[in-house]
Amino acid sequence: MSEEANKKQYSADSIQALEGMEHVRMRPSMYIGDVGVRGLHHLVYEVVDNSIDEAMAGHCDRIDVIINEDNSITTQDNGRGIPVDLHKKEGVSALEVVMTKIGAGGKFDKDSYKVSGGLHGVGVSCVNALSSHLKATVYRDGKIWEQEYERGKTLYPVKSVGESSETGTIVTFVPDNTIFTQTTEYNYETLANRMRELSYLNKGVTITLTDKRRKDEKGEVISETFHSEEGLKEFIKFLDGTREPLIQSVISMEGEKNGIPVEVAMVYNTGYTENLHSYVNNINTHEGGTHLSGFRRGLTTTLKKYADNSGMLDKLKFEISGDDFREGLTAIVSVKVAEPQFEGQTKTKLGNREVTSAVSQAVSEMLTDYLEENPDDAKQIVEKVKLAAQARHAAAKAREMVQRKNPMSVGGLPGKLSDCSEQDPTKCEVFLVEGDSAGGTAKQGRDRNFQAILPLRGKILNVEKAMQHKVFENEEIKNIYTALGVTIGTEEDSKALNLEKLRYHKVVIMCDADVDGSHIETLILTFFFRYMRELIEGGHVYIATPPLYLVKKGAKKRYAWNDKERDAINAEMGGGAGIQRYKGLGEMNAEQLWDTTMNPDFRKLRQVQIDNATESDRIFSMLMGDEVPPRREFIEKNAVYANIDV
Ligand code: 0RA
Repeated sequence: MSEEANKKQYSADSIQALEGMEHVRMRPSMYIGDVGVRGLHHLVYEVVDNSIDEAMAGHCDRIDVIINEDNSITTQDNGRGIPVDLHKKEGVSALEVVMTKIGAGGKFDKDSYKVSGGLHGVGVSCVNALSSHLKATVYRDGKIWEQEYERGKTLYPVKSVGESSETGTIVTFVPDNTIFTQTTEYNYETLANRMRELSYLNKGVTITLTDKRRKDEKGEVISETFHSEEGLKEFIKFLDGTREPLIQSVISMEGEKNGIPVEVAMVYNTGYTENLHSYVNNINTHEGGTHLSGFRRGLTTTLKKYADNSGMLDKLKFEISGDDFREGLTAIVSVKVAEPQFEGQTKTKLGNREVTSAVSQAVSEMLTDYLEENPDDAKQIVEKVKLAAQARHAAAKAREMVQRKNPMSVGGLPGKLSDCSEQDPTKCEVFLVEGDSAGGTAKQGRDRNFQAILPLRGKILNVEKAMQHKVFENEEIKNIYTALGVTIGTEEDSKALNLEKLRYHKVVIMCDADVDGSHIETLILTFFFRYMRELIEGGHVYIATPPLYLVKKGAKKRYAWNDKERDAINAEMGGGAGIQRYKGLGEMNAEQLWDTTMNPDFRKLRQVQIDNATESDRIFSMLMGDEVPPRREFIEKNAVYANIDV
């Protein structure tokens, strides 16, 4: 290239770089998913992921995350520090390139397992682009270096501000409130859940989280330290802690297969649900993929072989299916893949073919050894599988009933459903209402054009404690399936949901605003979480929020959703207003229910989101499982939906 051409190329590149940062600001959702609560937290994960990369490469064992008083975030690590030397092509410090060029982060270090898809891995430059202010401080080469930015634009060239023999990186950023218009307030629990998860997935690394906005009773800032020596083995104990173990030990392995680092840990409990959690490069792969298929295959073949050889299944009249080996199983699979391909609706499904056999082999070896060395446990597991197979046989019939009841066929819809007239599912809503009487009010109050009502009788089944066939035999649950028009069951996964014929794109849970109501709400959510997860993930599940108070003075009438609002309205009315506390939906008439809770122009619907699937699983098993003490403690802490971000 001539010098002229070279120059041209250089300026073209830098224009592109600028455009890259501008593009992030113009289309932030393309990079961080959304600009709501999730995206806001994503910024932190992005920076921390870089520190974790340093840890995985063996250069970092400490990461500190601080939520500052003003909701800015500071992260600090003791890694190598972002390089500061001249970047030849760009003609500026490498730090500036990393911070201002989209996609520059991974180019330095091809050997580490950088995430190049899925949810994270967009680079610190994205965080920079979406921050009104960011300051990077780097300890490297005996010096302390600094550079600051505003909305991704460099304020001054990288400068040395002191000397130090330490190495590491400190980043402080203020999320841009013109981008994150919904909120810029960080949720401590959300960050804590992710830091805890990261510490289990990367054993040996110490991660602290400090919240400078709040103080505890002793007047000290809130801070937690996450550190795991045993990794997944400890993670499994944490996850399954509220379930009753079938065998005492955790079966686990860690190693490399075909050049792919694989970690697996599993336990069996006496329950009936299957809880598989999978990660690729520390990212939770909700939709599973080749690593999970590998796990299933390894588990099924190894256990089947053992069971066949043991003769324990000789009297069984029917084939054992893959599902039967996974009843009461909680497992975590974590792999590191150099160039992961993510597929699926939410880009959380691993596609790399080579991973299946790596995980399958790893699991086979681990289990074969374990079963041979622990014959008593092996016997317990095979017994459990046998029971599961028998129960499944019974469940198959019940499930067929759910499947066959096609809502489109004559008489298919449940009698209790008051359907709407609109045919386009994207415009339709269905309200699941607690009790027949509130159901009646809702039926009168609704807009029958697009709102359907399905009253549910009292407390619905606690699916957390029920065997699968009991769930599919339950009247209320059958009604929910047929009313929604969803069907279940594929070869690979008996619970996989088919949403193609979903009849309503908004499914609204409407319960009383009291303890009973919130219990019923939790029961319904548990059912959705365990049996219709795709419905939640598709953003179809909502919770209605009826008001708590009616504030009345003369002809003036207003509603309040909390005590603060009630007092403010009373004050606005000049004080002395009459206050009625609604104890349940039943106390409202049809018009009031429409005005406050059902009318799309005024109601406040909360969308149910799963922001950390692994933690949600733990919470549901704790809330709805057998062991009462942790549940009580949890409810007393009054944080029922700590991680179900609604
Ligand atoms: C580019 C290259 C290298 C490390 C980093 C970036 C890096 C980024 C962040 C963000 C937060 N903490 C970080 N630590 C490191 C490789 C460094 C080398 O080769 O020496």
